[in-house]
Amino acid sequence: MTKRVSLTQYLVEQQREHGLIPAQLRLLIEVVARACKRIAIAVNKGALGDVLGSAGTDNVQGEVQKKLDVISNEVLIEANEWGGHLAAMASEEMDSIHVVPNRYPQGEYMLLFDPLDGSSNIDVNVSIGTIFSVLRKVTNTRGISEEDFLQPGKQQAAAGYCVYGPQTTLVLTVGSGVAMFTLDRETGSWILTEDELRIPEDTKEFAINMSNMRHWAPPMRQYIDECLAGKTGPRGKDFNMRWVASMVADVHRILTRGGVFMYPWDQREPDKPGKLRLMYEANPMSFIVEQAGGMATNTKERILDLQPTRLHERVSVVLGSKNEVERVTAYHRQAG
Ligand code: AHM
Ligand code: MG
Repeated sequence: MTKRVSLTQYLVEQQREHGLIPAQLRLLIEVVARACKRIAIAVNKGALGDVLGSAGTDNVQGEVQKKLDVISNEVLIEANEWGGHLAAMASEEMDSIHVVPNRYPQGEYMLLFDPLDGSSNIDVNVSIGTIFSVLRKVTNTRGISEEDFLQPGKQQAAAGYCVYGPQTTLVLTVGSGVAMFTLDRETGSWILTEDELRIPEDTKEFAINMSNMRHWAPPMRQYIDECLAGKTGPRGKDFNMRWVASMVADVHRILTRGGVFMYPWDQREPDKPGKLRLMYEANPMSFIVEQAGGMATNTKERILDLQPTRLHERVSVVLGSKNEVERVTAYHRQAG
């Protein structure tokens, strides 16, 4: 029988080899992974668990919350509050940060998450997921505020996501490559199923919501026009398109077989840099993608270098296979 490596064993061995996972961070990752298991169970129950449909509330960005958005948020908060590994949490679904209550010890990490990404896919039984990002509290001051969270993505201590799809898969980086774990439902364990994931530098597959094409900036339209022109066009090859509309699922495909994912600026709301959130979606995914040899920009700059100014800030996203991200970014830079 091939030896199975559990998440715990992987984390312990990573700490021994690279010293990147101190005890508090290990606890944090294991607690998040356990919370994802609980969310997976709720997702699987679907209509039988009365978890589908709208919660009847709006989040801070004015989006209608689904029942599963709210449930997943509660599961993550409850699971992470008491362990002593965190100082505070921030979520796409909460207006402001959630400071660890006084009755528990305060830890040195801060956790950010999109509890249930791909909300529009919940009710139609298509893959959805949880995305998380871990920062260190760098200030020595007592107490914690939103300011502590406003660190560029390159300072993340860890990032990961869990896809609730045909399989339940956890993907993780602590800054020394990317590992993938699959949930063994019989034993309830996360088992390492791939280590040192690499995104191919070249690809013939792009992911973008094409229905918005007429609203994009000219360099974005140019890039897609050239892909669509196929073999006889300037790129000299045919491209394929995929769009799940769950960032977790689209990024997971790119980690598995390459591709480029884009959610660009759009002229309907010129003051909004994009749809996706920097702190809960773009930063953790960019960290993972870079750790797998890919690239991530906001069409002009490296996402991980961006200095956040607000917790719920939005950003344009281009990430995945290096040579395509470089091309999209070059078109935008040339356009000024
Ligand atoms: P959510 O966090 O509210 O689910 O929104 C983010 C999602 C991403 O997962 C996905 O890439 C995008 O929104 C899909 O947007 P669209 O419906 O415009 O295709
Ligand atoms: Mg999301």
